[in-house]
Amino acid sequence: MNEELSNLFNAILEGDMPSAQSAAQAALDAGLDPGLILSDGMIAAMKEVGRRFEDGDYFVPEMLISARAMQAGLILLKPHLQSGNVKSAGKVAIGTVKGDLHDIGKNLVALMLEGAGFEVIDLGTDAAPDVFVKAAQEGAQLIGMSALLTTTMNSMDMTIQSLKNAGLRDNVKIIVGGAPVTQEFAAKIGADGFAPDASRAVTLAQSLLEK
Ligand code: B1M
Repeated sequence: MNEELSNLFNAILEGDMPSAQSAAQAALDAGLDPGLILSDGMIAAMKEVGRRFEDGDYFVPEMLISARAMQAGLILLKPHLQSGNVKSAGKVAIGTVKGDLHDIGKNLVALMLEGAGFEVIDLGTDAAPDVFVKAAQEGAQLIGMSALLTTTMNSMDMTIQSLKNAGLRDNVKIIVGGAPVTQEFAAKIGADGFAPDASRAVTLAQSLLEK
């Protein structure tokens, strides 16, 4: 890994927000591809944070300060990840499902969708099924749900049931994602698609709304 990326990776791992910002800026100034900065400098660091948490070397406070450092770096990257100058591709409501507070992945998907020209309504974290139902009632064409915990994946199922109960299931396309979510799970709960990362979420949203 080159020096700029390695500095960014370490700053996020240490939860050092100012250093994460300056390292992200240095990586941009060095002309590195923003997608590479994101994947190899930032997402890779968060994976390592997760590994350390699993091993008992990191605890919740460390995860939290690393997440804050990543988000601070991401603000600098944001304009470079969005292409701008694109026509509206559709209205998307995206949230992290009930019981789940992880929002970095969801924010990244939202950011990339915005960059691809979608109008994005951010439903935040811990979003209950009725919050998604309300968004569908208000005209969202695509519902995006994110879950990072195996225990909250079931909230995706509950949300789809709520959309069905409200008679709205056929009005919207539904995509799901997040570390524990799989294509098989998406099919099982009746979602229209699964994406393993933010850029593939954009491609999926585009293909679903084109149909
Ligand atoms: Co939490 N946490 N956490 N955590 N945390 C995980 C998820 C965990 C895997 C860590 C571990 O054990 N290795 C583990 C879950 C285990 C499990 O369920 N099997 C875990 C746990 C246990 C917990 C708590 C229960 C800890 C506790 O309190 N004892 C607790 C739960 C709180 C709650 O939600 N109710 C908790 C809390 C937290 C913090 C608040 C401290 C913090 C979150 C801060 C924040 O988000 N603002 C946190 C963090 C940072 C993590 C890890 C380390 C990093 C997550 C992350 O941001 N990754 C995580 C370990 C890991 O994931 N390896 C972990 C980077 C992000 C870019 O990736 O979110 O996967 P990701 O998003 C990707 C794709 O998944 C995809 O695209 C994104 C970009 O490529 N994607 C979508 C995501 N959503 C999508 C939606 C789509 C499409 C694609 O369509 C709509």
